[in-house]
Amino acid sequence: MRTLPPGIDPADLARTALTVAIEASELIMDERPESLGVAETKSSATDVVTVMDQRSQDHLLARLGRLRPQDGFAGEERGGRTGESGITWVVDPIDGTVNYLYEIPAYAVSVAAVVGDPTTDGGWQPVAGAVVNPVTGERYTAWLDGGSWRAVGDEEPRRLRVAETSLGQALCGTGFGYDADRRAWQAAVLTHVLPQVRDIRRLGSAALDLCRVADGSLDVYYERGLNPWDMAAGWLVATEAGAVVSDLRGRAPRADLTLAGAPGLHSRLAAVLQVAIEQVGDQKGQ
Ligand code: LIP
Repeated sequence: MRTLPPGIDPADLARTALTVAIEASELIMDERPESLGVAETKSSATDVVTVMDQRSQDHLLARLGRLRPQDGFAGEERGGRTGESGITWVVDPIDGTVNYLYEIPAYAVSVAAVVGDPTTDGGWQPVAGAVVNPVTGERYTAWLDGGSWRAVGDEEPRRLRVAETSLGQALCGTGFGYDADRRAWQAAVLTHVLPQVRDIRRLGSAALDLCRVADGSLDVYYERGLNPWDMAAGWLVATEAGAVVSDLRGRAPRADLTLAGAPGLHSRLAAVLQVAIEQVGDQKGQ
């Protein structure tokens, strides 16, 4: 556990995260152009960015720059800033961009305040965060030792707590990368997992997958290939709801693997993934 910089109240950071995440989520809904297209592609032809991804991040960068001028900022799209407060905002301006492009109601703005260096595996951790789905009105917030909360529309926030179940009864979330070789590897691993769980859901947003583990609409989730911005806020929403969120060796989650679930379920799925990756081999999945 990294220490919070002196004078920092994670509850205040969570309020700030929620405020700006709501603003950005309203922006991507209200100002979505009629003819939204792909502005550019990144790691592959299917790894798309829309003009609204960048506009959402520009808004978050500007607003957090005014609200918390001493903090750092790192996002999925262009633009960032180094800080000197010990807090860095790690944001995904639209997590689930393909869903946003296709108007599938499973995308979110994810905003997290982290300590440490988010560019180093195991070198950082979230201390406050918010994930907002503008289509469903779901707002998830969490802060260090302050619990994990979900509100929809005008309702009061409800505290979240994960529950154990058997692996065979577990609804398991996962996701697939943008690289064809990585996807082939993920499919091969999935053939080992699918027969051992209740069913699989591929929602298309890691931030929402992690929040769904916290609220119980998923029992467990794993994915290889996540970036810090995909997982930063959802990681804390899940852990503050009592989930374990780690890589396959019990360390902080990272691109190699993010695995989230109630403690017993987390360890049971970790064992299944360990065998699957040994049998499938690990090279292609990198
Ligand atoms: C998405 C992740 C999701 C993954 C998708 C994509 P993006 O992030 O949240 O879990 O399976 O392939 O990477 O690109 O929409 O911000």
